[in-house]
Amino acid sequence: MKIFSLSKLREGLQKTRTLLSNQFSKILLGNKKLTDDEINKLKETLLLADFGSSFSEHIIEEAENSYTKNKLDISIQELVQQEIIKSLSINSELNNNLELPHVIMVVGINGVGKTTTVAKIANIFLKKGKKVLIGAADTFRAAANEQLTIWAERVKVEIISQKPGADPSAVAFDTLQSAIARNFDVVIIDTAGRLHTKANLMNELSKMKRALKKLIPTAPHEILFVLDASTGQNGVQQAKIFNDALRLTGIIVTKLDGTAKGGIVVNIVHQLKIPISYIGVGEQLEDLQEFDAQTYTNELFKIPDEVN
Ligand SMILES: Nc1nc2c(ncn2[C@@H]2O[C@H](COP(=O)(O)OP(=O)(O)O)[C@@H](O)[C@H]2O)c(=O)[nH]1
Ligand SMILES: [Mg+2]
Repeated sequence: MKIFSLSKLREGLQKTRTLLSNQFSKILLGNKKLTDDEINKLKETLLLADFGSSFSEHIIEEAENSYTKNKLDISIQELVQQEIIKSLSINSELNNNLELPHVIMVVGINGVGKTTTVAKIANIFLKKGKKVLIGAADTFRAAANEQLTIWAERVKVEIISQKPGADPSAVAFDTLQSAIARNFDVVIIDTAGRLHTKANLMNELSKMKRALKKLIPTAPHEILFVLDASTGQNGVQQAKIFNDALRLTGIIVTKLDGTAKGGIVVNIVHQLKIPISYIGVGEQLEDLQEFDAQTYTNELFKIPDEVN
């Protein structure tokens, strides 16, 4: 059972949906071969909403194929929806082992929403009745500990932290050790988003991964990359760097509520072939949602009861 609120999702995707429905209503009438004008308009729309050039090219190809083959039974919007679902339907490589605790590392650059997301994921697991421990392994900024501690109190989840400047891998190790000793179900580790250089950050995160493996060889079971929806192609590049260094198992797209570029969700999966685990549609606790491809796709387009 996935945890999400349909109304929050609908609200969060409002800007993207408005963009798409305005654009789609201008073109794409009827099931016929597209004119060059319509193809350009379609491409422009998909790029505006940040679906990315690779997915957009793919759509144009599919559209041309369908219409030259006289498969006139669906509209362009339906075709786009179909292809979005197809693109998003990839399986996570994470081995869903039954080993406990289940260990999750949350990574990404500064300001994307890692720390708040850690608390929100903890909340989702708590709602499912799990015993959750979080680790404050962003030891580079003094404020990071405080911020996570405040969230932990709000969510009512236990937290392991050390002094600012402590070795982040040691914090992660301590958190997992404590979780094992006290039979926790889930461990979620917050990490730093910035060091002196990118290479330093990747080394530090790789070291943390190895530290966790000393206690549980299959850990971390998930490495989730947090992406701010408004960062576009730049964010996709960041994800590639993190993936090369760490092998990401999933992506969390935050701040979808603030942008009309909700297509980034499809863009990143299309390019990286890494599944979306959660999406953020606001700053409240319940605004982090477990990702459901079908529901997301439905909500991207104008829903029938919204028409006039
Ligand atoms: N509007 C909106 N804001 C978000 C979302 N997720 C996180 N934020 C905000 O982004 C800011 C940075 O978050 P933080 O967790 O400190 O980022 P970190 O530097 O990656 O740890 C905070 O003000 C969060 O409330 C979201 O889905 N929507
Ligand atoms: Mg943080």
